[in-house]
Amino acid sequence: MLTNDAKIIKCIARQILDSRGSATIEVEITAKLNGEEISAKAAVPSGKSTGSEEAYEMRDADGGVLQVIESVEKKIAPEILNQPLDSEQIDHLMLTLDTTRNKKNIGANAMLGVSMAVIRLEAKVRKMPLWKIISEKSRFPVGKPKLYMNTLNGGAHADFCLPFQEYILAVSGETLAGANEKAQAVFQKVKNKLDEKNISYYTGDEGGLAPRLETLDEPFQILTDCIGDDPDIFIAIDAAASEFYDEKSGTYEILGNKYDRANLILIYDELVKKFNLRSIEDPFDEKDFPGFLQIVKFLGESALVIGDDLTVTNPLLVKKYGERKCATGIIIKPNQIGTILETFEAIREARSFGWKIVVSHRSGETMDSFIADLAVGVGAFAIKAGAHTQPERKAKYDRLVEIEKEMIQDEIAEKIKKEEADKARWREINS
Ligand code: 2PG
Ligand code: MG
Repeated sequence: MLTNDAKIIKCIARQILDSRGSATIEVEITAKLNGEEISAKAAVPSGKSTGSEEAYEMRDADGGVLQVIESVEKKIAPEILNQPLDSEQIDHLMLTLDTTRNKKNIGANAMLGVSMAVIRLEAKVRKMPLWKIISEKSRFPVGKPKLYMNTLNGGAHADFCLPFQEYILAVSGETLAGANEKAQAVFQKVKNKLDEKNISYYTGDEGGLAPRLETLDEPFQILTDCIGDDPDIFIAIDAAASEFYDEKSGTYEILGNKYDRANLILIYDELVKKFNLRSIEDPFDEKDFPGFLQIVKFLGESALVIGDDLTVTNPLLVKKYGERKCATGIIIKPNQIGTILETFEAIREARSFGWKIVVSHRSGETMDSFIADLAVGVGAFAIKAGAHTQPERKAKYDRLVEIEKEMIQDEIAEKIKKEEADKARWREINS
């Protein structure tokens, strides 16, 4: 069935609340095919520790989303109605509507809601799973990502009870379902450990445990004790260093101590040597690219250096920092750039430098599990989706397990299709 036969007939946006209780939008697109109407929805997440070069998140002065709803319905909808249901074409079209550097006129959140809903609807109309159409459109082979499960929360997501924003269990396994189970089991161990030690905690923005610990090593030690000697788990962090950087003095403040760039590198290096820390996101402020460059050289193969605020899913910035060897991996967040098409471009650019791809949620999330399909569809190295304790994060892990089943079904279906085609060819040859 050709999607080009389907035409977009409706595009609406409405307000929903994200996991922090802040307003965001959900977009619903409807298409008509052979007289039948089919719809799909998508919801847009929102960050808190954002990079300054992220595309513009349109908001009313009071934090509301009336303006962005209007942008979807009055600026985007009239242009895409009656257009063929083709996600690449729609993304290209939206990009011609706003040629500002950061999508100030239309709003990246307005664009992304439409972009996600259109590709999801296209998959639905073509009766294929979302991850599969993502793989087809991006031209990346599918793959099962490692789970980056945020377990201990600090930084801006948890009132700075811990210096770094995220202490993550990076779990792999033969199956996503198995990795998921393992991640949850170790998370539970960490919780029990804090209880045993009588350390109180609350829940951070992304569902992780947020205790107040006094030393830099303690969170790492707790994770290490709970991981044991499991070879399928390592530790990752998102330092989100822009949040503890003092621009005036050019120093980074951790637990009351100030470090310059060189000393901060030594701190990270010590943690890498002491613990099984293998992945460090945003180790320096987003403008401190010499810091990124130096730590990549210093750590070599011993740990990944992942850009997030530095690169903000922007193909141009990826190119700029890729050429300078400022990272070895990248966080991919579609709402940092605004369309799925550009998200693919950022991934392609990052891969040209050999970078690892980590598809990520935002701290303000919705129940939309799009990123699970994105991570599998582009064959990402990992998916960062918070802790399963919160429904909006659990939705991503549950979807991964569902995708795994769909992949098996799909493989069987493809095999049958191939066998039938082979048989038909034989019949033709022998007739
Ligand atoms: C990050 C993200 C997600 P936020 O810094 O990587 O974990 O946080 O969405 O607040 O930018
Ligand atoms: Mg980050």
